[in-house]
Amino acid sequence: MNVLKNNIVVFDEKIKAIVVKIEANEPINSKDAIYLYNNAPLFLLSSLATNIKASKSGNNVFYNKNFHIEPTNICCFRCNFCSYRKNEGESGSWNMSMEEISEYVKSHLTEETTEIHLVGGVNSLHTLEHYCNILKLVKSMVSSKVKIKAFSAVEHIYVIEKAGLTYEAGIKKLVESGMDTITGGGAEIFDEELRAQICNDKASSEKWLKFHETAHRLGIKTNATMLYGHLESIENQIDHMSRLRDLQDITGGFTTFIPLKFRSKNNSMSYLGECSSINDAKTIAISRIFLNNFDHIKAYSPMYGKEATQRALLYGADDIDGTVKSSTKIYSMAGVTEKGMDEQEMITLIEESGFKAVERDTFYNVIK
Ligand code: V47
Ligand code: SF4
Repeated sequence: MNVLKNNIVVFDEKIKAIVVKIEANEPINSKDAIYLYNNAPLFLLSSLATNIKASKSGNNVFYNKNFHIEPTNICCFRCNFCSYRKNEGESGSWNMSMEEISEYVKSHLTEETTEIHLVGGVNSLHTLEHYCNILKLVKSMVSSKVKIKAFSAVEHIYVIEKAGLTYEAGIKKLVESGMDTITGGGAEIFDEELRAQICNDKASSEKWLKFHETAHRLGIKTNATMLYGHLESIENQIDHMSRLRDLQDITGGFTTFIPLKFRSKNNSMSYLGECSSINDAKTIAISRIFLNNFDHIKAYSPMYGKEATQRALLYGADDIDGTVKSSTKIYSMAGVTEKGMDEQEMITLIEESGFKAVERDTFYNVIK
C-alpha cells in the first residue's frame, strides 16, 4: 500500500521496483502493468505516462486536417457493441454510389486536407475490386499531399478472402489503387473468449494480427485500436496490448495506438453503460507506459468529446486526431452528441492542457 509520511508519498516496494524499470526505459511485463493499474495512484500514472510521452514527442500534441468517407453502413457482421450497422434495405442504411463518393469528396476536400479516412460496414455485395475502384476514384481527386488511410483489417480480410487471394496479393492491389495506410479498426479485444461474446462472427484476433503483420512486411504502416470499457478486465486489456507490443517489436509497422471507449447508445450492449473518466485515464496512461515501442497514443476526440480528450492529454496521449467534423457516423449513432472541432478549437484544447499544438500529416511529419 502507498502511504503519506511526513508529507511525502511512500510507494509500496512493488511499485518502486516497477518505477525503476520504467525510468530505465525497460519494458514492463504484464504482471507489472496489471499491478500498476490496480494499485498506483492516478497522479503517479499521470507523471510516468507524461514522462514517456515527453521522451517521444516533447511538448508537442498533434492534430491533423482530415475527413471520413463511410461508403456504407450495411454490414454482414453483428458486433454487439455496434450502433452503426444495418441490413440491406433497412431504414437508416446507406450504400454510396461512385458518383455520391465523388460528390462527397468534392464537398469535403479543402486546400488544407492532408488525410482521408475511409471506413464502413462489411457489405457482402462489395468486392476487392470495388474497394480498389473507390481508392482509385478518391486518389484521382486529390493532390499527392493527401494520404488515404483505408478500411479496417476486418473489411480488407473479407474482400481479399472472397477474391481467393493471399493477404499479400490483396494488399498489393489496394496499394496500387491508392491506399497509403490502414486504419486500426476491427481489433476490438483480442482475448478469444471475450471476442466470441462481443463480436462472434468477424475476423479473428489471429487474422487481424496476421493481416497487419503482412502489411508491415510490405512497408505499409498501420494503426492499432482497442475497444475498452465494456466487459473486459484489465487482464484482457494488457493481453491485447501485449500482442500488439510483440508484433511491433518484430515489424515496427504501427504508427499509433488508439484506445476506443465503448459508447453505449443504441446497441445490444447498452445495458452496460459507459466506464468512468477514471477508467479512461488509467487505460490511456497504462497504454502509454506499457506500449513503450509505440511512438504515439491517440485520444480520438470525436469519440471522447472535448473534456475527456483534454484529460487524456494529461495521461500520456499525444494526438487528438483531426477536423473530422460531422463526417463520421460511428460515434454519433452510438450517442456522442458533441460536434467536431475546427482547427482553432483543437489548438485551444491542446494549449489549455499545457502543450504545443502541432499540425501533422498521417505519418506524423510536422506541417506547422
Ligand atoms: O472497430 C464501433 C469501434 C471502430 C463502437 O486508425 C465503437 O486512425 C466505441 O477503428 N463504441 C472503427 N467504439 C473506428 C476505428 C478508428 C477510429 C478512429 C481512428 C482510427 C485510426 C480508427 O469503432 C470499430 C470498433 O472498435 N466502435 N462501435 C461503439 N459503440
Ligand atoms: Fe460491422 Fe464494423 Fe459494426 Fe462490426 S463494428 S457490426 S464489423 S460495422
